[in-house]
Order: sequence, then structure tokens, then C-alpha cells
Amino acid sequence: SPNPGLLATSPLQASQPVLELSYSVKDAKRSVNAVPFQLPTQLISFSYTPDRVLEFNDSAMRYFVDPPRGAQLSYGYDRWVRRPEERGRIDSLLKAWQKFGTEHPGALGEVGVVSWRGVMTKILTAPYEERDGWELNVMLVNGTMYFEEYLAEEKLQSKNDIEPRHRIQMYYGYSFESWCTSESPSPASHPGNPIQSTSDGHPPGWGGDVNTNVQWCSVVKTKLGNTRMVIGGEVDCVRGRYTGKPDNFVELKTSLTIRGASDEARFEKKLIKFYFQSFLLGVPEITVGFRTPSGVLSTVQRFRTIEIPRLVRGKPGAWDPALCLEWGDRFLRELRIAIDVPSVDPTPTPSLDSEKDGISSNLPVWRVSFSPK
Ligand code: 0WD
Ligand code: CA
Repeated sequence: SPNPGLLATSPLQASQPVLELSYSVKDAKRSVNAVPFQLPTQLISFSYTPDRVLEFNDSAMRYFVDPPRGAQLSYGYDRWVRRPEERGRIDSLLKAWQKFGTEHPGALGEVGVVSWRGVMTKILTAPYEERDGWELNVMLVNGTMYFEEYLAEEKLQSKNDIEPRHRIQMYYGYSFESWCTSESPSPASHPGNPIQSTSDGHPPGWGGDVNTNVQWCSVVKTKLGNTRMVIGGEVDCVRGRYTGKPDNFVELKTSLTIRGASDEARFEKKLIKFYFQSFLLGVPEITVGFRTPSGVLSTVQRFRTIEIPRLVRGKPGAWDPALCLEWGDRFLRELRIAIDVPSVDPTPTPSLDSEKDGISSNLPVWRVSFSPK
């Protein structure tokens, strides 16, 4: 059955690492085998309300609107409703997948991996990661691997205790999302609609105060090499009309205005994360707001996701997406071998008690650690 009827609500104790990775692009200068990646298709979408309640509707979906140049990205900072950092558990992704399975019995075959998109982004971009390590918990049920990021207590704390300077920079990104979105479709694509009035007391173009509880998520199916995957991720907005497909999804980003060659190389390096994050959900457009150090929006640039690799090719900050896909495929195959090894621990058949909302606590959890070279 594609839907194992389990939810990861219980705290998990993971074993020691089964895979300790330290990998760098220097290990493999270029890709040898082209590993195919299937165009993602959406299975289901859901929303989180301002009170962080999961709803199977599109209430949190937003439409793209062109942001005003010169917009102040610090606007509304003191009213930011900030969701505390938590561990990225997969409960809602499992709920969504389960709902899809109930409504479309037999529609999904065997699935190799279920994961949030952010985790898959970290895995695929690992060959080029020079700074941040990560750890994963891996659970295996009926042949499907469930990934969750593992954050040690200290790491979780440090994510919550960020410096004010970093906190405001983080806010610039959310504020840009507000300046770029509206609850109704863009006036440009609907010429009858007037620009939103400012009767709410906010500057024109402001999409509403930031509440990071609110998220709209899309769950897609795709395939990397021979591994079928179910991936969920947050989608910032849609351009024009919502079609139920990723075709007009938009990812929004902010970045410092580029003033020279070294800024440009830094930006090109950063594009690998933008690229894979969007690629994994089939998001075709990334709109970047370039800002001054003090948070004034200067320019806005649209990128077509599929064209990004060509933009960086041959440049100082260049990276090769084919190498990442090849590495990702190898990672999944090696992980499967590692956790299937009977000597590690014979995998007990988990008790899939549908009454019980939780991955059975005796389910083995494996740990994968990655540290950059
Ligand atoms: O709280 C956490 N530590 C995590 C939460 C870790 C991993 C996932 N999650 C949650 C996300 O909040 C979301 O509900 O899982 C769901 C799916 O996330 P994803 O799409 O896989 O996450 P990712 O691709 O890493 O990030 C997408 C967006 C970010 O956009 P930018 O443009 O900054 O990449 O999700 C938001 C953020 O807007 N986001 C968060 N917002 C608040 N707190 C967080 C967070 N910790 N992580 C991602
Ligand atoms: Ca974003």
C-alpha cells in the first residue's frame, strides 16, 4: 500500500550514523551518467492558517503582483508574527499523502522516498556545499524511506536565538513576499481590477502583515533515476491563474544588489540552492528582489528555473546540476544498501495501527550525517 497509515508524532531516538558523508565536488569533477529527473506533478495541496492549523484547501495560496520599486522591506517588522523554529517533522506531509491515497486508491505505485523538499535540496546540493553540514533521520517502512532533518538540541536553540541583524535580514525575505503577493489575482492579468486601495492604512502594494505560520504547500510526485519520490514544499505564489499544476508557481527570493564581479560570483554560487529548491517541486519561475543593505528594494528580476544552469556555466561560481543528480541517485542507492543490511538490525514489521497517530516508537531510525570537506 502506498499509504502506510503512520504519522511521525512521537519523539524519535535515532541510532548512530549509518552513513557518514563527507563529499566534495572535487571528488567528481564532472558527471559521467545522466540521471533522469521526472517532471513533478502535483498530487495535492494544503494550507496552514494564521494559527498554524492544517487545512486541505488553498486558503494560504497567494497571487503574484508586481512589487513597488523602492519598497521598504523592513516595513511591518515589529508586527511580524514569527513561528518558532521547530524540527521539520513530516506529519503534515504524511497526512496529505494519506489523504491523496484515500481519494485515489492505487494511483501511486511503490514510492522510494517521502521527504520535504528542503531536505532533498540539501542532499542534491551537498557536492557543492562548503560550509553547512546536516543530519537526517531515515525511517524505513514497507520499502519506503522517510526522511526528516535531524537538528540536535543546540542547533535548534541557535536557530531560535539569532542575532538581531540576521533576524531583520530574514524578515526582508518575508516582507518581499508580502510586497509581491495578493489574495486576489494581479490587476495586470485582470485589467478590471483596480490597484488595491490603501484604506487599510498600509502603503500601496503591501500584501498584509507577515505571519510565518501561514504557508501554502504543494505535494508532488517525481522520480530521480529509478527512485519514485513524494516531495512536499512551500510555494510562495502563483502567477496569473491557479491551474492545480506547478506550471505557474513562483518562488520569491531576496538578495543583495550586485555591485561587482565578486558579488556576481557569490550570487551565481547561491543560485544552485535556488535552482534545486524550485526544480524539485517543478516551480518554473524564481523572482529575485535585489535590495540595498538597509532593505530598500531596488530591482526585480525573473529567472526561468530551467535556464539557470546555462546562466552559470563557465562562470567563476559555476556548478553542474548533472553532477548533483548523479550524486543524489548514488546517495539514495547507497543509503538503501546501508539500511537494508540485515546485520545492522533486522527491520521489524512496524505495527501500522490505524487507531494510533504515530510512527510506532520501536521503529528503527537511521541517521545520516553530512559534513562538507
Ligand atoms: O522549522 C524547520 N526547521 C523546518 C520546517 C525545516 C524543514 C521544513 N520545515 C517545514 C516548512 O516550514 C514547511 O512547512 O516543512 C515545510 C516544507 O518546507 P520546504 O518547502 O521543504 O522548506 P524549504 O525549501 O527549506 O524552504 C521553503 C520556504 C522558505 O523559503 P526561502 O525562500 O527562504 O527558501 O519555507 C520557509 C521559508 O519561507 N521556511 C521556514 N519558515 C519559517 N521557519 C522555515 C522555518 N524554519 N524553513 C523554511
Ligand atoms: Ca521564498
